[in-house]
Amino acid sequence: NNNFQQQQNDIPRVQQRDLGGMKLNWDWSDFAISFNDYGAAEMKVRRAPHASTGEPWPLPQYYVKKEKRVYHIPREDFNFKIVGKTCDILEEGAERYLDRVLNYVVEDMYDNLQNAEGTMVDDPKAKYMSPLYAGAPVISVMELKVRKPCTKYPSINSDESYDLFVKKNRVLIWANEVWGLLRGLETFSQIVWKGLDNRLYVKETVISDYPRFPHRGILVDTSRHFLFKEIIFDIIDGMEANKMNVFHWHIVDDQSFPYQSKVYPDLSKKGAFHPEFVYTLEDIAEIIHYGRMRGVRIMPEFDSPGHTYAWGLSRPDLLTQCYQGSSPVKGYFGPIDPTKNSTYTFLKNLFDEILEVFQDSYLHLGGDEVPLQCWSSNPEVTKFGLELAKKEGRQSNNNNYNNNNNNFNDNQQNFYSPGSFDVRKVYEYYETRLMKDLRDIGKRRKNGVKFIMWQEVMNNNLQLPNDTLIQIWMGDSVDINRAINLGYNVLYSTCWYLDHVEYGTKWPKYYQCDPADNSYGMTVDEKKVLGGEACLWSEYVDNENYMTTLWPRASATAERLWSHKDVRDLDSASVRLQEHRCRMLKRGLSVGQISGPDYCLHRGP
Ligand code: CP6
Repeated sequence: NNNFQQQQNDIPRVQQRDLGGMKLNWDWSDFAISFNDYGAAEMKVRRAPHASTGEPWPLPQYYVKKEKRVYHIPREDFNFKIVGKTCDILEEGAERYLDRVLNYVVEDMYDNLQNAEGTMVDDPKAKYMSPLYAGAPVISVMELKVRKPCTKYPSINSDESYDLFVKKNRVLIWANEVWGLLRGLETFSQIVWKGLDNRLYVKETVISDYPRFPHRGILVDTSRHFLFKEIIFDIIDGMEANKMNVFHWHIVDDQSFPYQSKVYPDLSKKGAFHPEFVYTLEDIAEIIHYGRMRGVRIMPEFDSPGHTYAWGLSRPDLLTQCYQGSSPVKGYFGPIDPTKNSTYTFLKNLFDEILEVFQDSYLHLGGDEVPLQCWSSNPEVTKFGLELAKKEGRQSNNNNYNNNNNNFNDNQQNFYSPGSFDVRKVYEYYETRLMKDLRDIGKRRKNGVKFIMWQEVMNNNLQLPNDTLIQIWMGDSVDINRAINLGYNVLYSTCWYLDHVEYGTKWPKYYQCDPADNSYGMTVDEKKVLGGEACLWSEYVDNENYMTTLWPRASATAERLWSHKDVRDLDSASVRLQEHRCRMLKRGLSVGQISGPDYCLHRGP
């Protein structure tokens, strides 16, 4: 042993491993990563495979690791032991993560044991002539304890906190709810690594963790391109790996209607791209189950009154005929027709089914980009708007609703038609009536129904119930604060529109954006920000590139929304993110580039 030790000490560390004749003859200084003036990562010479081993992403709130104290996890013996409350989510979770810990952890490509306490010995059974850390205490059981009985579905109120101990006499994850325990299992699977000797190791660690924001979402658009169920499962797997918890399913839009309704089957029969490009109610149930098992809410968006062109393919009566002057323009249909009772009957029947099919207590009603000028052009809508104005006793061209903050709609659209009514009151009428109907339908559910809408409803000064959640997608803290001052809670997305095409990789830009950053001398009341979403609209992505476009950029959003506000340093993030990418690849998920030439050892186990 002494002889071996002596030999080891004589050889410079970077050359000491025998990889079947191949030497890893690089040095860490070759791989320094710096950031240029634009915040883009630049490599110095080459990139390291990854400079960290067993670092979690997103970074936990409280995290202490003893670099020198290393434990060995024997594959044959290791298991999780569930103590106390259990359920399908916990049991399947333990099984899933046992597989990941044993077969899918990242490889050590440097030499993480070089600083460990103990004695290095030569191990003839090892694949390489690499040192085995002989003194490593063995961990064979990890205790999993959930204090409260499992709830069936995750929600905005889920408690995702957990405590994790890897210490000699305490190897455990404890959580109040099963949702926190799943997050703890994910962290554990990230801090374990495979040593050069092919064995599993973990450093002494104490973690006490919880999310900064309760709503950490991905917007997935299945209308512009149809996504196969397998891709949706991959997306959810990626979310689980990044502790994200809301799958915002923008399921239908102008371009196609892939939701196969039981009450209105013609919507997808005429509106889907192809008869097979539909999500049946069984598919949806499967996706909801898949998400639930991973602590991911499946929250649907049925966008209206705009973005509904595909509905008109089977139900032309639903849409507004747009006019040019006094003549209807053939084939030019606008938003849903707000004037007809049959519109609301249709919506009630459709949403009656939707509120049965989807379990989440939030429903996204869209409300974005409504072409109000089409409504203004249509004589029926004009008449309706005038009657509405008269009923309200208000001549509504008095600029009550004109506000200068609104730089989006006011410039582009003509609200004040000659008959002098404010078309935004029609918009408000539509949304208010829809929400009232849906709230009635929602009464039969245990938790009722709450609504999320895009920012335009605020920009157009619609008066909506205070518990409406406003999703900001253009603008910054000015708009966030405007929503908060109006009494709403908000979700933030502006800086996380991932469909924007770009050169190189710009994850630092996504990473450094923060919904509670103060600007213009204002502070943002962080408690009113429930979280945010990375939005991947699918005009330019489909099954082939969805995952690589989404990740690793959504990982930046994930850490921003989970970790402490002060976790912002790009240098430390870049090494962890690079390792995280390798980890996701190892699990068989596709992840795009982080910054230039680099490599991971494996794709798959
Ligand atoms: N589809 C829908 C979209 C967008 C929105 N709603 C969108 C608008 C601008 C950009 C990206 C996406 N494609 N239904 C806006 C919320 Cl840059």
